[in-house]
Amino acid sequence: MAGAIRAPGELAAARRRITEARGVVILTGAGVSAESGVPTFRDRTGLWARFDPQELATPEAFRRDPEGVWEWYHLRRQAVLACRPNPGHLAIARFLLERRDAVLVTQNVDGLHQLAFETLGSLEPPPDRPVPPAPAGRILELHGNLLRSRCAECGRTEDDASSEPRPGGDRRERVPRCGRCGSLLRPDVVWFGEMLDAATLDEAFRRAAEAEVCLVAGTSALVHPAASVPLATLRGGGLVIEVNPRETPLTPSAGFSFRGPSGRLLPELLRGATAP
Ligand code: BV8
Ligand code: ZN
Repeated sequence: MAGAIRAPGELAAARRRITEARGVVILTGAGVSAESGVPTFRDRTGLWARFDPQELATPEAFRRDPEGVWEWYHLRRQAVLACRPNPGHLAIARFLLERRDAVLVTQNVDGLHQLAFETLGSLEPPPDRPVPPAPAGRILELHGNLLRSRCAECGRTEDDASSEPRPGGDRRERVPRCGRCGSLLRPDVVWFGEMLDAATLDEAFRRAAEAEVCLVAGTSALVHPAASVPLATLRGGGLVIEVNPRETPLTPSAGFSFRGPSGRLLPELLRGATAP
Protein backbone atom coordinates (compact mmCIF):
# COMPACT_ATOMS: atom_id res chain seq x y z
CA MET A 1 0.00 0.00 0.00
CA ALA A 2 1.52 3.31 -0.98
CA GLY A 3 2.77 5.31 1.94
CA ALA A 4 2.46 2.82 4.83
CA ILE A 5 5.40 2.29 7.16
CA ARG A 6 7.84 0.05 5.27
CA ALA A 7 10.52 -0.18 7.94
CA PRO A 8 11.26 1.20 11.43
CA GLY A 9 13.73 3.62 9.79
CA GLU A 10 10.80 5.31 8.06
CA LEU A 11 10.07 7.53 11.07
CA ALA A 12 13.68 8.77 11.07
CA ALA A 13 13.51 9.36 7.32
CA ALA A 14 10.25 11.29 7.64
CA ARG A 15 11.66 13.32 10.55
CA ARG A 16 14.68 14.19 8.41
CA ARG A 17 12.42 15.40 5.59
CA ILE A 18 10.55 17.62 8.09
CA THR A 19 13.82 18.96 9.52
CA GLU A 20 15.26 19.77 6.09
CA ALA A 21 12.03 21.16 4.63
CA ARG A 22 11.69 24.84 3.82
CA GLY A 23 8.11 25.51 4.90
CA VAL A 24 5.98 22.99 6.82
CA VAL A 25 2.18 22.93 7.07
CA ILE A 26 0.54 20.72 9.68
CA LEU A 27 -3.13 19.88 8.98
CA THR A 28 -5.06 18.36 11.88
CA GLY A 29 -8.48 16.83 12.34
CA ALA A 30 -10.53 15.49 15.22
CA GLY A 31 -8.29 12.41 15.61
CA VAL A 32 -5.56 14.59 17.14
CA SER A 33 -7.94 15.39 20.04
CA ALA A 34 -9.24 11.81 20.41
CA GLU A 35 -6.61 10.97 23.07
CA SER A 36 -7.74 14.03 25.03
CA GLY A 37 -11.22 12.54 25.24
CA VAL A 38 -12.86 14.72 22.56
CA PRO A 39 -15.12 12.54 20.37
CA THR A 40 -14.29 12.41 16.65
CA PHE A 41 -17.01 12.68 14.02
CA ARG A 42 -16.85 9.64 11.74
CA ASP A 43 -15.29 6.94 13.89
CA ARG A 44 -17.59 4.15 15.05
CA THR A 45 -18.18 6.02 18.33
CA GLY A 46 -18.01 9.47 16.72
CA LEU A 47 -20.51 12.31 16.93
CA TRP A 48 -22.13 11.57 13.58
CA ALA A 49 -22.74 7.97 14.71
CA ARG A 50 -24.99 9.37 17.47
CA PHE A 51 -26.28 12.65 16.08
CA ASP A 52 -27.48 13.73 12.64
CA PRO A 53 -25.27 16.54 11.27
CA GLN A 54 -28.17 17.74 9.12
CA GLU A 55 -30.18 18.25 12.30
CA LEU A 56 -27.44 20.03 14.23
CA ALA A 57 -24.57 21.36 12.09
CA THR A 58 -26.29 23.33 9.32
CA PRO A 59 -27.68 26.90 9.14
CA GLU A 60 -31.10 25.40 8.33
CA ALA A 61 -31.00 23.40 11.57
CA PHE A 62 -30.24 26.59 13.53
CA ARG A 63 -33.06 28.49 11.83
CA ARG A 64 -35.43 25.60 12.51
CA ASP A 65 -34.43 24.86 16.10
CA PRO A 66 -31.90 27.30 17.64
CA GLU A 67 -32.64 25.96 21.13
CA GLY A 68 -31.93 22.36 20.13
CA VAL A 69 -28.73 23.31 18.31
CA TRP A 70 -27.56 25.33 21.33
CA GLU A 71 -28.32 22.46 23.71
CA TRP A 72 -26.06 20.20 21.62
CA TYR A 73 -23.25 22.74 21.30
CA HIS A 74 -23.50 23.60 24.99
CA LEU A 75 -23.04 19.88 25.83
CA ARG A 76 -20.01 19.74 23.49
CA ARG A 77 -18.57 22.91 25.05
CA GLN A 78 -18.86 21.49 28.56
CA ALA A 79 -17.21 18.25 27.40
CA VAL A 80 -14.35 20.06 25.65
CA LEU A 81 -13.74 22.42 28.60
CA ALA A 82 -12.93 19.35 30.72
CA CYS A 83 -10.31 18.15 28.20
CA ARG A 84 -6.62 18.91 28.19
CA PRO A 85 -4.02 18.92 25.40
CA ASN A 86 -2.36 15.53 24.80
CA PRO A 87 1.29 14.86 23.80
CA GLY A 88 0.33 15.29 20.14
CA HIS A 89 -0.95 18.85 20.74
CA LEU A 90 2.13 19.66 22.82
CA ALA A 91 4.51 18.30 20.17
CA ILE A 92 2.86 20.51 17.53
CA ALA A 93 3.01 23.58 19.81
CA ARG A 94 6.72 23.03 20.55
CA PHE A 95 7.41 22.53 16.83
CA LEU A 96 5.61 25.76 15.90
CA LEU A 97 7.58 27.66 18.54
CA GLU A 98 10.88 26.27 17.19
CA ARG A 99 10.08 26.55 13.47
CA ARG A 100 9.06 30.03 12.32
CA ASP A 101 8.48 28.57 8.82
CA ALA A 102 5.74 26.26 10.08
CA VAL A 103 2.00 26.89 10.36
CA LEU A 104 -0.85 24.82 11.78
CA VAL A 105 -4.08 24.50 9.78
CA THR A 106 -6.72 22.85 11.91
CA GLN A 107 -10.25 21.64 11.26
CA ASN A 108 -10.68 21.26 15.01
CA VAL A 109 -12.96 23.60 16.91
CA ASP A 110 -12.00 22.49 20.45
CA GLY A 111 -9.28 25.10 21.14
CA LEU A 112 -6.86 22.43 22.41
CA HIS A 113 -4.08 23.51 20.03
CA GLN A 114 -4.22 27.02 21.46
CA LEU A 115 -4.37 25.66 24.99
CA ALA A 116 -1.24 23.59 24.33
CA PHE A 117 0.74 26.85 24.05
CA GLU A 118 -0.62 27.87 27.44
CA THR A 119 0.20 24.45 28.89
CA LEU A 120 3.77 24.59 27.57
CA GLY A 121 4.28 27.66 29.67
CA SER A 122 2.71 26.26 32.81
CA LEU A 123 1.83 22.94 34.38
CA GLU A 124 -1.87 23.57 34.33
CA PRO A 125 -3.82 25.86 32.00
CA PRO A 126 -5.92 28.58 33.63
CA PRO A 127 -9.13 27.13 35.16
CA ASP A 128 -11.49 29.70 33.65
CA ARG A 129 -10.70 28.68 30.11
CA PRO A 130 -11.50 31.51 27.68
CA VAL A 131 -10.09 30.96 24.21
CA PRO A 132 -6.38 31.73 24.71
CA PRO A 133 -4.82 33.89 22.00
CA ALA A 134 -2.97 31.69 19.52
CA PRO A 135 0.43 32.96 18.44
CA ALA A 136 -0.53 35.46 15.75
CA GLY A 137 -1.04 33.78 12.38
CA ARG A 138 0.42 30.44 13.43
CA ILE A 139 -2.88 28.58 13.89
CA LEU A 140 -5.44 28.80 11.09
CA GLU A 141 -8.85 27.55 12.34
CA LEU A 142 -10.67 26.53 9.17
CA HIS A 143 -13.92 25.55 10.91
CA GLY A 144 -14.04 28.15 13.68
CA ASN A 145 -14.01 27.60 17.43
CA LEU A 146 -16.61 25.93 19.65
CA LEU A 147 -15.73 28.20 22.60
CA ARG A 148 -16.56 31.37 20.68
CA SER A 149 -20.06 32.66 19.84
CA ARG A 150 -20.98 34.88 16.90
CA CYS A 151 -24.01 37.12 16.36
CA ALA A 152 -26.12 35.68 13.53
CA GLU A 153 -27.00 39.25 12.46
CA CYS A 154 -24.17 41.71 13.14
CA GLY A 155 -21.31 39.20 13.26
CA ARG A 156 -19.98 40.35 16.64
CA THR A 157 -18.03 37.52 18.33
CA GLU A 158 -17.82 36.72 22.01
CA ASP A 159 -14.80 34.71 23.16
CA ASP A 160 -16.73 33.48 26.12
CA ALA A 161 -17.38 29.81 26.61
CA SER A 162 -19.92 30.58 29.29
CA SER A 163 -22.34 32.25 26.86
CA GLU A 164 -24.47 29.23 27.55
CA PRO A 165 -28.24 29.02 27.20
CA ARG A 166 -29.74 31.21 29.94
CA PRO A 167 -31.24 29.10 32.74
CA GLY A 168 -35.00 29.11 33.30
CA GLY A 169 -37.59 30.69 31.02
CA ASP A 170 -38.99 28.81 28.06
CA ARG A 171 -36.62 27.11 25.61
CA ARG A 172 -36.49 30.15 23.28
CA GLU A 173 -35.47 32.35 26.19
CA ARG A 174 -32.46 30.16 26.80
CA VAL A 175 -30.73 31.01 23.48
CA PRO A 176 -27.91 33.54 24.17
CA ARG A 177 -28.35 36.94 22.54
CA CYS A 178 -25.92 39.51 21.13
CA GLY A 179 -24.85 42.19 23.61
CA ARG A 180 -24.86 44.77 20.79
CA CYS A 181 -27.99 44.17 18.70
CA GLY A 182 -29.97 41.60 20.68
CA SER A 183 -30.09 39.04 17.85
CA LEU A 184 -29.50 35.34 18.43
CA LEU A 185 -25.91 34.27 19.06
CA ARG A 186 -24.71 31.09 17.33
CA PRO A 187 -21.65 28.90 17.89
CA ASP A 188 -18.77 30.43 15.89
CA VAL A 189 -18.19 27.26 13.84
CA VAL A 190 -18.55 26.57 10.10
CA TRP A 191 -21.59 24.44 9.38
CA PHE A 192 -22.16 22.22 6.35
CA GLY A 193 -23.08 24.29 3.33
CA GLU A 194 -21.42 27.40 4.80
CA MET A 195 -18.41 29.09 3.24
CA LEU A 196 -15.21 29.05 5.26
CA ASP A 197 -13.57 32.38 6.12
CA ALA A 198 -12.00 33.33 2.78
CA ALA A 199 -8.86 34.98 4.19
CA THR A 200 -8.13 31.99 6.46
CA LEU A 201 -8.69 29.50 3.65
CA ASP A 202 -6.59 31.49 1.17
CA GLU A 203 -3.73 31.66 3.68
CA ALA A 204 -3.96 27.91 4.31
CA PHE A 205 -3.73 27.11 0.60
CA ARG A 206 -0.96 29.68 0.05
CA ARG A 207 1.18 28.23 2.83
CA ALA A 208 0.48 24.66 1.65
CA ALA A 209 1.48 25.50 -1.92
CA GLU A 210 4.77 26.97 -0.67
CA ALA A 211 5.51 24.19 1.83
CA GLU A 212 7.92 21.37 1.10
CA VAL A 213 6.12 19.13 3.63
CA CYS A 214 2.47 18.85 4.66
CA LEU A 215 2.06 16.71 7.78
CA VAL A 216 -1.57 15.49 8.00
CA ALA A 217 -2.71 14.05 11.33
CA GLY A 218 -6.02 12.76 12.61
CA THR A 219 -8.34 13.53 9.73
CA SER A 220 -10.55 11.30 7.59
CA ALA A 221 -9.78 13.72 4.72
CA LEU A 222 -13.45 13.66 3.66
CA VAL A 223 -14.54 17.24 4.35
CA HIS A 224 -13.75 19.83 1.71
CA PRO A 225 -12.23 22.30 1.12
CA ALA A 226 -10.02 21.40 4.16
CA ALA A 227 -9.15 17.98 2.73
CA SER A 228 -7.76 19.65 -0.41
CA VAL A 229 -5.08 21.62 1.50
CA PRO A 230 -2.45 18.82 1.30
CA LEU A 231 -3.08 18.53 -2.45
CA ALA A 232 -1.68 22.07 -2.82
CA THR A 233 1.62 20.86 -1.34
CA LEU A 234 1.64 17.89 -3.72
CA ARG A 235 0.94 20.14 -6.71
CA GLY A 236 3.91 22.25 -5.63
CA GLY A 237 6.15 19.17 -5.67
CA GLY A 238 6.11 18.76 -1.89
CA LEU A 239 5.72 15.70 0.32
CA VAL A 240 2.64 14.60 2.31
CA ILE A 241 3.23 12.69 5.55
CA GLU A 242 0.12 11.14 7.14
CA VAL A 243 -0.50 10.02 10.74
CA ASN A 244 -3.70 8.02 11.22
CA PRO A 245 -4.58 4.59 12.63
CA ARG A 246 -6.56 4.00 9.43
CA GLU A 247 -6.17 4.60 5.70
CA THR A 248 -7.83 7.67 4.23
CA PRO A 249 -8.41 8.96 0.67
CA LEU A 250 -5.11 10.81 1.13
CA THR A 251 -3.05 7.67 1.90
CA PRO A 252 -2.24 6.80 -1.73
CA SER A 253 -0.76 10.28 -2.25
CA ALA A 254 1.27 10.25 0.97
CA GLY A 255 5.01 9.63 0.77
CA PHE A 256 4.79 8.28 4.33
CA SER A 257 1.63 7.09 6.09
CA PHE A 258 2.16 6.05 9.70
CA ARG A 259 -0.51 3.79 11.24
CA GLY A 260 -0.92 4.78 14.85
CA PRO A 261 -2.18 7.37 17.35
CA SER A 262 -1.00 10.95 16.90
CA GLY A 263 -0.35 11.25 20.66
CA ARG A 264 2.50 8.74 20.20
CA LEU A 265 3.63 9.42 16.61
CA LEU A 266 3.68 13.22 16.51
CA PRO A 267 6.21 13.56 19.39
CA GLU A 268 8.42 10.98 17.60
CA LEU A 269 8.12 12.74 14.23
CA LEU A 270 8.56 16.30 15.47
CA ARG A 271 11.12 15.84 18.26
CA GLY A 272 14.23 17.80 17.34
CA ALA A 273 12.93 18.53 13.83
CA THR A 274 14.04 22.12 14.27
CA ALA A 275 15.48 24.14 11.44
CA PRO A 276 18.49 22.46 9.79
C1 BV8 B 1 -18.27 24.44 1.92
C2 BV8 B 1 -19.10 21.78 12.10
C3 BV8 B 1 -18.88 25.75 0.06
C4 BV8 B 1 -18.31 22.27 13.21
C5 BV8 B 1 -18.24 20.45 10.34
C6 BV8 B 1 -19.84 16.34 -2.01
C7 BV8 B 1 -18.51 16.05 -2.22
C8 BV8 B 1 -17.51 16.82 -1.64
C9 BV8 B 1 -17.84 17.91 -0.84
C10 BV8 B 1 -19.17 18.19 -0.64
C11 BV8 B 1 -20.17 17.42 -1.22
N1 BV8 B 1 -21.35 17.95 -0.82
C12 BV8 B 1 -21.13 19.02 -0.02
C13 BV8 B 1 -19.81 19.19 0.09
C14 BV8 B 1 -19.11 20.22 0.84
C15 BV8 B 1 -19.06 19.82 2.33
C16 BV8 B 1 -18.35 18.50 2.50
O1 BV8 B 1 -17.14 18.41 2.37
N2 BV8 B 1 -19.11 17.43 2.79
C17 BV8 B 1 -18.49 16.13 2.93
C18 BV8 B 1 -18.84 15.54 4.29
C19 BV8 B 1 -19.01 15.26 1.79
N3 BV8 B 1 -18.29 20.88 2.94
C20 BV8 B 1 -18.92 21.96 3.41
O2 BV8 B 1 -20.12 22.11 3.44
C21 BV8 B 1 -17.98 23.07 3.87
N4 BV8 B 1 -18.38 24.29 3.25
O3 BV8 B 1 -17.84 23.59 1.19
O4 BV8 B 1 -18.76 25.66 1.46
C22 BV8 B 1 -20.19 25.08 -0.27
C23 BV8 B 1 -21.35 25.77 0.02
C24 BV8 B 1 -22.58 25.17 -0.33
C25 BV8 B 1 -22.63 23.88 -0.91
C26 BV8 B 1 -21.43 23.19 -1.17
C27 BV8 B 1 -20.21 23.79 -0.84
C28 BV8 B 1 -18.06 23.21 5.37
C29 BV8 B 1 -17.35 22.05 6.03
C30 BV8 B 1 -17.33 22.24 7.54
C31 BV8 B 1 -18.40 21.42 8.12
N5 BV8 B 1 -18.36 21.49 9.57
N6 BV8 B 1 -18.52 20.53 11.61
C32 BV8 B 1 -18.63 21.40 14.39
O5 BV8 B 1 -19.79 21.40 14.83
O6 BV8 B 1 -17.69 20.75 14.85
S1 BV8 B 1 -17.74 18.94 9.74
C33 BV8 B 1 -16.66 18.11 10.75
O7 BV8 B 1 -15.78 17.41 9.83
C34 BV8 B 1 -15.72 18.93 11.62
O8 BV8 B 1 -15.68 20.30 11.30
C35 BV8 B 1 -14.37 18.30 11.34
O9 BV8 B 1 -13.41 19.23 11.58
C36 BV8 B 1 -14.49 17.94 9.91
C37 BV8 B 1 -13.49 16.91 9.43
O10 BV8 B 1 -13.63 15.74 10.23
P1 BV8 B 1 -12.27 15.13 10.86
O11 BV8 B 1 -11.64 16.19 11.68
O12 BV8 B 1 -11.44 14.52 9.79
O13 BV8 B 1 -12.83 14.04 11.86
P2 BV8 B 1 -13.35 12.57 11.48
O14 BV8 B 1 -14.10 12.06 12.66
O15 BV8 B 1 -14.01 12.60 10.14
O16 BV8 B 1 -12.01 11.70 11.30
C38 BV8 B 1 -11.20 11.47 12.42
C39 BV8 B 1 -9.94 10.77 11.91
O17 BV8 B 1 -9.03 10.62 13.00
C40 BV8 B 1 -10.21 9.38 11.37
O18 BV8 B 1 -9.53 9.22 10.13
C41 BV8 B 1 -9.60 8.44 12.43
O19 BV8 B 1 -9.04 7.29 11.82
C42 BV8 B 1 -8.52 9.31 12.99
N7 BV8 B 1 -8.14 9.02 14.38
C43 BV8 B 1 -8.89 8.50 15.38
N8 BV8 B 1 -8.15 8.45 16.52
C44 BV8 B 1 -6.92 8.94 16.22
C45 BV8 B 1 -6.90 9.31 14.86
N9 BV8 B 1 -5.82 9.85 14.25
C46 BV8 B 1 -4.72 10.00 15.00
N10 BV8 B 1 -4.64 9.67 16.32
C47 BV8 B 1 -5.72 9.14 16.95
N11 BV8 B 1 -5.63 8.80 18.25
ZN1 ZN C 1 -25.44 41.46 16.97
